[in-house]
Amino acid sequence: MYLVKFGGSVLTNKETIKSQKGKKIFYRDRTARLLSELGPIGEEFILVHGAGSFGHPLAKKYKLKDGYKKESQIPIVAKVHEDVRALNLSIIRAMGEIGIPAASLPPSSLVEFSKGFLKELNTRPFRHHLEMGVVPVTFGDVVPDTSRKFGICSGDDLMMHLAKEFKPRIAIFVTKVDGIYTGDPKAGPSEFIPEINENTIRLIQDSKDDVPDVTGRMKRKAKMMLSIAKGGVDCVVLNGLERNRLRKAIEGRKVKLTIGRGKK
Ligand code: IP8
Repeated sequence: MYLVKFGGSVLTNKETIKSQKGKKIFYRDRTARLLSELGPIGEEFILVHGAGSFGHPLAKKYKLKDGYKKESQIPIVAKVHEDVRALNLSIIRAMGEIGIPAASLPPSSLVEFSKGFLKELNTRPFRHHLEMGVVPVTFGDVVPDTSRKFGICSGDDLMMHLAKEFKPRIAIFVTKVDGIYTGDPKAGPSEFIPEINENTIRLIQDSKDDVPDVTGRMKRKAKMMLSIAKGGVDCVVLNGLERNRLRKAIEGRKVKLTIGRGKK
């Protein structure tokens, strides 16, 4: 089996330009094309997706990641939950349209956080659906936190825990860039890192841009890759805007990407 995450910036207008501010746009055609690269391979998989513009701007504005501070956050918790569910439903529908049976597994009812960290993930519904031949689809969400009332569970947190539990042959992060760079390639000179390990991770510098991301950037992603790789699972970051890169990576063909090699 394999595990794949579609980043929110691939699926939505997360990196909002001024004229789109406040709008939540789901890129239907791009998502359908990415889904079609998963479909025909005939191997079990779990799909995770990010929240993009459906989750990050409000979560950031109301500081949901730090947990409960004031009562005015509560309706926002419900609103973010509603919005990420709406995005999830669009993805489930797009899967149905191309003949991939899929079921939504919302973290708000499967995950428990404590002090801002994932403590428990109920994986039984994932196993059940896989056994039935239905693809489990989960996503970045607002979740209960035993000490802070609520917290933000990112798709990356879910990838890490699902990789540990299911030991897929590969974990794939689909993003808008070719892989991990030493810095933001849009902001200045930076180098592509084909393989993440203890040495190359030190070269990464996160840039401060105005993307409303509450769950971290490339350095965090690289740390997660290393942690997944330490658990014995190959882990890659690749560019979902390039047609067929995802399909070829799943098929084990050579494409441009960054890999963290699973420790065997
Ligand atoms: O987009 C974030 O998940 P991510 C979830 O996978 C929310 O980082 C609600 C902002």
